[in-house]
Amino acid sequence: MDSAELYRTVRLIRRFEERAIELVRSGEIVGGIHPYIGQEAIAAGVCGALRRDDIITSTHRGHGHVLAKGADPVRMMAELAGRVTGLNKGRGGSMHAADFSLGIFGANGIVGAGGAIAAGAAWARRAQRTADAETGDVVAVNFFGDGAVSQGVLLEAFNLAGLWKIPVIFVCENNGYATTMPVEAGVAGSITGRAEAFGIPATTVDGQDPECVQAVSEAAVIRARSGGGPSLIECMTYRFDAHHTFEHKARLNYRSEDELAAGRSRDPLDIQGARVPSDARSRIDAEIEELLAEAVRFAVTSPKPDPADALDHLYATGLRVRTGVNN
Ligand SMILES: Cc1ncc(C[n+]2csc(CCOP(=O)(O)OP(=O)(O)O)c2C)c(N)n1
Repeated sequence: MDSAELYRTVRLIRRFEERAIELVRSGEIVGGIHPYIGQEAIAAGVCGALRRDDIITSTHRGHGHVLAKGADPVRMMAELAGRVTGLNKGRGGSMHAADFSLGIFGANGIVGAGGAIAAGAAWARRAQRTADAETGDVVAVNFFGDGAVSQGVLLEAFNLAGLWKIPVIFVCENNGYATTMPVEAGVAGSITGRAEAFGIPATTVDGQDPECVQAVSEAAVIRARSGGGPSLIECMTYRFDAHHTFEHKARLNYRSEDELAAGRSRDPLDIQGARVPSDARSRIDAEIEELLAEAVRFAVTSPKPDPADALDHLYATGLRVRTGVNN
């Protein structure tokens, strides 16, 4: 992606989330969201290095990844609002939005779970190579936070990815906290050291700069596509907003005002914006405002699911529980 496209992605994610927070406050999005504000350079830079058919798995803080991989912001907003017109008919919501047609194998509410899914998906695509040369060099990216790095499932994924040279890229977004727990209090050793223990090369990068993230990601993608195996990228970043919007009401006071100001001083929007001429920037900003106005309008005017359909799409066979059985 060029500088303007990267700026567009960062700006789209930022404004999407600001509009989504408004919908949480007005009650249109029920239950709240985990804002990605401040971390947009990572989704933009990593996805900027990917092809449409490459795969991503995401986290509970997943809007940025899903949008950067190309999901329709209008249907995504409807998904957050739980409407039938949403990406997943309103059944996934903020933490389980997915679009398989774009290789988006889902945001995920289970911390660390995306690693095994990404490794398995990349392994499966490679196994299909003989059958379909077109998709044989697909790579998968797994985004996760510093809170996931001691989850057993992620370490198991590292092991098999290293052993079988699976074309998967592990992207750790180290924003310094797992909810309110500082990384120093929860992580023994280092994050890069975990990958290195499994023979996976690891790099630490400035996660506030979309172009830095994209450059490192491109190298990891080339390596994975050409059979070189997995890599880990640790992106140093800062979450500007709350862990979850509930924190807007319940002030938890785990970060000082000084720390917040220092963290927010390196804003990916400013860093990337400074690389784009101001007239182009204004044009992009205006386009995004228009798109998001449509997204909000579409979300709030779309119908909510009918409770009578609650069991639809649960079983591949279309199996429905019959009235009178097991109740
Ligand atoms: C397996 C599992 N354990 C605990 C939780 C509860 N939980 C939700 S988010 C979170 C913190 C995750 O921190 P991190 O991975 O650093 O991501 P961040 O929230 O900073 O983006 C926890 C513990 C969960 N969702 N899944």
